[in-house]
Amino acid sequence: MAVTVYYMSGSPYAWRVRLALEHKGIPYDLKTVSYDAGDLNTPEYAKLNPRRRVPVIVDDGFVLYESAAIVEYIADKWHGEPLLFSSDLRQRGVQRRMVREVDQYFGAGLEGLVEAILFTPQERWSDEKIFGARDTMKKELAILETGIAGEYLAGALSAVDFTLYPYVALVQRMGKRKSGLVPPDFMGPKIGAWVRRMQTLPITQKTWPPHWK
Ligand SMILES: N[C@@H](CCC(=O)N[C@@H](CS)C(=O)NCC(=O)O)C(=O)O
Repeated sequence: MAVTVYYMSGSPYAWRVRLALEHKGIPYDLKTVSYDAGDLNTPEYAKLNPRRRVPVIVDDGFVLYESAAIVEYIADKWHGEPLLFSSDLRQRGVQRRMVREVDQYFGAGLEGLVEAILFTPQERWSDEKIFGARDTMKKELAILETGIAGEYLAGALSAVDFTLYPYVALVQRMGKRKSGLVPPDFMGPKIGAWVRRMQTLPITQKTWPPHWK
């Protein structure tokens, strides 16, 4: 039985899960939920995720939420190639650390930006909040710039790339609404090249948020 993914178009967390499944070639059914239609507020949805958020997966009756945990579950259950985390113990440790860093530090900036732009009417936008959140993310990208050695963030294409890319894509999208949000020095040359590489991957194109097209 195929895995079911509860998903919302544009959610970077749900996008990460889709990238992981696509990378591994695991078939899945997509259940698109609508925030505006109140799908997250139903008692049925609360049984899947009491936090009422996406993504959630259901795998043969087993329900799991929290995108980072879902990606680890996918990596553990379908443990053959292509991998989501390296088979090398130390490299895997670094990748797990990086997923956590991206979620914790870059993610804090992103959450602030989403609140300041998407959940605030434009007439109440605060440059202090918007650019403060942007600078948090810029600092994180500068750290990643110093560590990137190859084509991807941590060795071969991995869960680390699938964690950060949807976040960056969302920032770039918000940059279309707020001028000056993504200045040329927002990311260094290596991260810039990585973003372009990620954007052109067939799995990225296949999972591109429908309402962004
Ligand atoms: N830490 C969670 C975050 C999930 C999350 O915040 N999802 C957002 C969509 S991007 C959501 O469902 N928001 C609905 C709400 O806050 O009501 C994860 O990684 O899965």
